[in-house]
Amino acid sequence: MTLYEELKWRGLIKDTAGNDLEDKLNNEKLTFYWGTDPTADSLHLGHYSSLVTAKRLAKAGHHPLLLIGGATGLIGDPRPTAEREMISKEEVERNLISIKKQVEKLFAGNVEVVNNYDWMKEYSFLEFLRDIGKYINVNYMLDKDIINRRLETGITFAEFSYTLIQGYDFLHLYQEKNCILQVEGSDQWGNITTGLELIKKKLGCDAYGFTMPLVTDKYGNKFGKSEGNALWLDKEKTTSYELYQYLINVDDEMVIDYLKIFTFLSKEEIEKLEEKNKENPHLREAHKALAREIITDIHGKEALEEAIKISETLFNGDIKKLNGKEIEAAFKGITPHIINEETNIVDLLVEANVVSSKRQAREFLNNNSITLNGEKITDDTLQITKNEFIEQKYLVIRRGKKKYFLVVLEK
Ligand code: 383
Repeated sequence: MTLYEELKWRGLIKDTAGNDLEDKLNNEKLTFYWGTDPTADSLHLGHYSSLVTAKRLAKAGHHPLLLIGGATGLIGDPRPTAEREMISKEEVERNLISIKKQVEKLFAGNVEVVNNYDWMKEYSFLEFLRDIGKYINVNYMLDKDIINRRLETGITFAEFSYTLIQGYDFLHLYQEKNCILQVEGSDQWGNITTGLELIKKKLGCDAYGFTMPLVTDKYGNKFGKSEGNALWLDKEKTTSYELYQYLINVDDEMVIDYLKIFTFLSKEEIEKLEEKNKENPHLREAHKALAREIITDIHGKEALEEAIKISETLFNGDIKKLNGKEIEAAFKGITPHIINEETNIVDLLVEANVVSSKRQAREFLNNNSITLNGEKITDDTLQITKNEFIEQKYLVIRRGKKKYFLVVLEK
């Protein structure tokens, strides 16, 4: 399979520009770029598909440039719905530094990071209008999908001009770094074509671009959001365990598509997993492979092992195997019930909202439905002492098979 055939097979090509793109990708070593604006201090799972594609091209021998938009981040790429909030210069600068670190780590240093602020900061408004503005027709800009969709609700001149900056980036990198290809998600098609137009008009040359389809779940919602929140690549913001839970639970009918998009597993390996997914779906081999590949790539092997350990422990109920840090990771985002002194089991169950009344507490205890740190408790007169707590701090209560609650002892 050629590289291009592989990209097609993985479902990574939506729109393309340049007739002989296929030939170029298969037979030459190209410098290509993709960009991201520093709107937050971490990239998220939505960015990760472009990162993996860039890595894939790099593995095939092409040279990746990653542009972090220190300039474009100050303006904001128009969204189809409404104007963006402007971000302060300090915040853009801060975000840029952490994203740069993150990307360099993900590419193990094999990536060249560039910042468009470096070539935009001294460009005067007059010069920019003469050099760039003069080559792009407003009618052409109004035809661009996203700009067009904003005409009803309104768009400021700043956001309207955004595409000229990204277009100029491509021209600049074409001239300075011999970068002839831009690879982005499909929402960036309009910006890629502005660059191609500038390169054509100013230099009389053809350059290349392709976009990847937006990754969605089976209902067409963006992939990589959990209850509306982004899943971040920074493990301080999204733990490996959270990522693991998300990936292990993706739609059964989508998991093979995701393996193609997000992993470096070969066609043979993925086809084998597809078979297994059909024959023994309950074993969740395909899901496990997806979680394993992504988490190892983003956080490393140890983080994956920790995530698996937490998941299995919560599943088996063998809580004593977890240490404090792992318990915190498992319960991240869930407010623990804080207590300051030793208490009686029935009162604790009520206070921590495990049950709604003392009567119910006794009922659950009599039915063998309550465990404390993995141990079944039936005695409704039990006094909970600090020794009951893991590291004298954490008490995990399980009600029934699946409901978990965390109690934290603060002294
Ligand atoms: C800025 C200047 C350039 C080239 C690109 C840019 C950023 C671009 C953008 N990208 C998105 C972002 O920053 O807004 N205008 O969040 C996302 N990308 C990638 C991919 C994606 C896009 O970073 O489709 C998803 O991740 O292209 O939405 O010269």
